[in-house]
Amino acid sequence: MVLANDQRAQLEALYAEMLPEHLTPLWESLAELVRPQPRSPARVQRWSYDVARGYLLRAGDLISAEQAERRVLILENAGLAGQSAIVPSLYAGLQLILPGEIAPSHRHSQCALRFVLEGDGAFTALDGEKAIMRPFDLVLTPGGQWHDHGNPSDQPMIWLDGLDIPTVRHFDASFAEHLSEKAHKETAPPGDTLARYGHNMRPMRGSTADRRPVHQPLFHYPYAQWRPALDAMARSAEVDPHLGHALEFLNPADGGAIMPTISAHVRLLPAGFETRPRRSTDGTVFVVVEGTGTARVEGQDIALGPRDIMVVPSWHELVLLAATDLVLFAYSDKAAQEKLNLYKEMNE
Ligand code: GTQ
Repeated sequence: MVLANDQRAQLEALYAEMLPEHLTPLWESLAELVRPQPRSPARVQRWSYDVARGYLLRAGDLISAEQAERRVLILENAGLAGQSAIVPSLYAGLQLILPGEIAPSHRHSQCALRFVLEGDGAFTALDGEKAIMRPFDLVLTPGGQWHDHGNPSDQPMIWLDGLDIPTVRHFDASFAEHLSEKAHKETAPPGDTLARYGHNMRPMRGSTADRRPVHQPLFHYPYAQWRPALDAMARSAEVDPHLGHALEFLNPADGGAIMPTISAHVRLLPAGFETRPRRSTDGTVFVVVEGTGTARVEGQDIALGPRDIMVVPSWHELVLLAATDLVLFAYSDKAAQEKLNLYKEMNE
């Protein structure tokens, strides 16, 4: 905007006068507010699992899961300091639950996913039904459903929490409550819902068919199911130039994303494979499940090793190079953006 000197001075005087009335001129900020393309305040970042794990275990010596309610280290994006966000819409944390511990039952508006990184045999109970968690299982706790975590095994368990905390905060729509008991009473045997809804089937009739919410029945996506599915795909299908072999997790109730605000997928990049450059509006959190490689984000190389966590913000160009067979889990706010007609991607 080109302004004459006296015009500028008079405008500045006007701004100063109306400021106490909480009125500000759009023309000074319009270009910043309505941008021609995304320019995320979030940064590209990688967390080494071993480094984060060291701090998490130290926290485990100092505070119990019950005291903390949830013993979690937040992965906070350096560009979003103080916001408990990994991208503007989503949260990520590493949760530790030690043998014998219980993280007490609560429920909240926020949706959560858990992706198991270490340990075997701890559980998340959803409305009183346990999902027994094994390495690289995906477990959901959709908004509004009671959930507690427990670890009857003899090893620590660590998982990545992905929640829509910043999205719910954005809409000023957060409700939460605690259950009076520590753990919800058991309502079904472990694995019950997975058996009913996890095989492209659903119960035909009866009260048990209605125990889970109709719009959100399934909450456990075991590694033992998704990993062989990726392998079979890699054997039979041509590799997608931008994604590698990729499979998205679905909600069987509607064939859509796993939760209203969060989408998740896994992919396999064969050894030596390099993806074509791609950008998308859904800033994405990646977890390395197996293998090693490099993520080239806007030309900057990031080394990837097992259990490392990386975030690629909105509209950053991503190229993935697989040194060995590389298996990744990822989640993003694509589900929310699609509902709002905002999602875009560009594949070169
Ligand atoms: O396990 O319910 O990382 O409520 C943040 C908030 C985990 C949980 C988090 C939560 C939880």
